Amino acid sequence: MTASRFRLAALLAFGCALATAPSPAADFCPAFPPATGDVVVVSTVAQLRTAVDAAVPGRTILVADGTYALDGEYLRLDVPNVTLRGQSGQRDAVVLDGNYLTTEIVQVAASDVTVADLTLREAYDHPIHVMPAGTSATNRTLVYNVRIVDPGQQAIKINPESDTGPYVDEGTIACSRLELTDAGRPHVRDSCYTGGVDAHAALGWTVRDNVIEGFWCEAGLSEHAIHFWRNARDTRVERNVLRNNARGIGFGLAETGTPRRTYADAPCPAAGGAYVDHYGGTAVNNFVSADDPELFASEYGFDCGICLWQACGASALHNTVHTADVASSFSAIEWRFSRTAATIANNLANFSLRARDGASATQATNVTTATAAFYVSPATGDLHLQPTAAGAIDQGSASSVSTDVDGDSRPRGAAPDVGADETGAPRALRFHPLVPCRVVDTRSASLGGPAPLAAGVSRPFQVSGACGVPAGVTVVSANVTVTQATAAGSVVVYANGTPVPITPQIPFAVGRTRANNAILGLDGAGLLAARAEMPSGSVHLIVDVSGTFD
Ligand SMILES: [Ca+2]
Ligand SMILES: [Ca+2]
Repeated sequence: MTASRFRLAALLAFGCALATAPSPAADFCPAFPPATGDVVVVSTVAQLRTAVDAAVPGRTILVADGTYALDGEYLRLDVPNVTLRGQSGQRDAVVLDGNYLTTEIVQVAASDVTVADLTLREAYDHPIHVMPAGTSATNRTLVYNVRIVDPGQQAIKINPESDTGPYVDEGTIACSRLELTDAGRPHVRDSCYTGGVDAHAALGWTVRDNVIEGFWCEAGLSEHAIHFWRNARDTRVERNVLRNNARGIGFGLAETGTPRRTYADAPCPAAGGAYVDHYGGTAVNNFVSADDPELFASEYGFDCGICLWQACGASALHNTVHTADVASSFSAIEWRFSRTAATIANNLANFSLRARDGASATQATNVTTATAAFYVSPATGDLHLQPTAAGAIDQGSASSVSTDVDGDSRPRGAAPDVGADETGAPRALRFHPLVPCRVVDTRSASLGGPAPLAAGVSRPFQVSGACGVPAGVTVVSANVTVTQATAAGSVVVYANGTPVPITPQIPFAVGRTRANNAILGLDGAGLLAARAEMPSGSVHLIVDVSGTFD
């Protein structure tokens, strides 16, 4: 990297002129807890560089408030379990400025690295680049409450070492803001080689609660605000506000190619071994909109809100896509190429849902007749529903999505609302007691076993249909027991398909049996999921239901 560290670019400092988009619900973006343990505080570029180079596992580097002119310096985090954070927690108060002289501001090349509470601006190339470390995979990167302004290339790049790995998996990008402004746009090179998040061959990432805006060029087509492809898999894109980007969410892109990654469990048998560019993946409860006349006047306009190209098993559920200029906008949701088999349900838009080139999709209760009057403030990207939006409210069908963009429970009223927002007061739940009945016992072949929960693996269990729990129930009361643990840890139980909660539900020690009463969520198909939070080993799980709510 030494040669490229000092690559020169036009040295132009711009202010940033920003439109404001609404921040996502605060509940999903709590402040990080204060740093404890091995903490180093830095307040100059030299101290920052030295601290990064001297980092050891477990250390937190806190960057004091201020603007740091990196001017060619870059930060390579290549030691596992290191955190780089702004000291105050105010991301706008800690600015690492590449001045288009630094190629990549932060390189992440080790597992369990966190970057938080900072602003990164004016990288010549990628402000954050997550990559393997030689022959080792880089896993569980966390980018949290980071603002990235005016990158020269994609704001966050995620890619493997080579077509045979190692890979970069299970990361999270949350509560962050990525933006390309009018001032930064002229610095983008190579026919609009930019975008928000660009991930190749990555497995199991979550991108949630971010605001991403402005990724387009006068000429050339920007990559998506959020793009996972090159055989990426099981991406979850949730509750993001994407505004004035040429393309919003992309799963896949290439129709054919040399695989960058294959999976031993053959996740798309229908493809018969032919090329698939994205496997699985869910885009849920996102707001995607465009209203910038300059974007509409650009070469490609608003090309695509959610784009599923050679994406086998992708789902787009409960998203809202809105344009202020239908004539300059191509597809609200698009599925393309013959190995794309998608589920597209309960979305709300005011322009085309479009199949292309032999793609197939299962569609249910999508509404494409929205108008600007449906929304609270389409001019700022706030696509919450007005109480008068009768064409959206209660127009959806039952699905596995049990919460909305605000974390509000679904459904409310007579049926789910289409789009990302559910309106109305929560339903009052009525309790129906049951004779206590064992519905899960991982020791038993007939009750979800016989295999204990393995450390760190989420496992679904069917609840409805057994023990008198009717289909459609999404909340049950239960007694949850853990036993025969081979190491200390905790078990979390939650609605299948929703993010794993952070709060441990039932902690346990080796060999001990522990039990707790709990109210448990189920998905629309009546499944719960359980996960053992422990470094290694296993534990058995028993669930006895005692009632249901509706
Ligand atoms: Ca409703
Ligand atoms: Ca709501």
